[in-house]
Amino acid sequence: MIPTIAVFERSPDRGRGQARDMRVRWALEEVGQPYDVRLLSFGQMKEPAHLALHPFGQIPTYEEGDLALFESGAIVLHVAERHAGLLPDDANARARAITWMFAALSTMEPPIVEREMAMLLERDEPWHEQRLHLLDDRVRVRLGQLSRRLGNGEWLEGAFSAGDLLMVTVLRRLSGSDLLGEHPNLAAYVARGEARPAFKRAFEAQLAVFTGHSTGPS
Ligand SMILES: N[C@@H](CCC(=O)N[C@@H](CS)C(=O)NCC(=O)O)C(=O)O
Repeated sequence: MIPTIAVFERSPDRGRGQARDMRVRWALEEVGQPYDVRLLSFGQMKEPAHLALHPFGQIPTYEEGDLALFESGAIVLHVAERHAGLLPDDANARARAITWMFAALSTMEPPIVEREMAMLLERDEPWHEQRLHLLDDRVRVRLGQLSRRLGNGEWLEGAFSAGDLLMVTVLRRLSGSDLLGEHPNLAAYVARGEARPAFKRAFEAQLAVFTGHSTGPS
């Protein structure tokens, strides 16, 4: 059964692959699962039909037969559990990879998104610069810790996993800042993720929606 994911009709990031459908597309590409997309305007995201799928009126959603999911992390986990390639077979290694999925979304992403929101929404406030230093430092703490853990490793726990997939998409949100560059091993880690053929296919597909060169299905 071909799943359908709901994505922005016109992503505010102009196709830079920062919207959270990117991580779902990437996961589906990694496991070789074709998918369809439903394009939504901001208005449609807040209408009852979409709210029935996503209580918060956001993207992405994932529909597969009578299963409807929201939350990009839950969707990636669902894909990873039903297909080979994104989670190790060994039970302990699998649990560690899932731990990294949570770490990406609940430890790394919040300070990064808070900084991003401050850059977007608070630029004109008199206290913006002061607050930005604070937010930068919070992100720096997490990047330093992650960098130390990754060390010279290629991926976070042995082979590439859904944990790396989510972590790379979270770290990519810093691409407009110098913060990632302070840790060459993290910058190289992100570049390794972006070099994966599945990442490239996913990136091109979401970019094509923005540039208008897509008919939808991958
Ligand atoms: N925790 C959610 C966050 C979803 C989210 O913030 N989606 C954004 C796009 S990346 C969105 O739909 N923004 C529009 C809105 O909130 O109205 C997830 O990971 O799926």
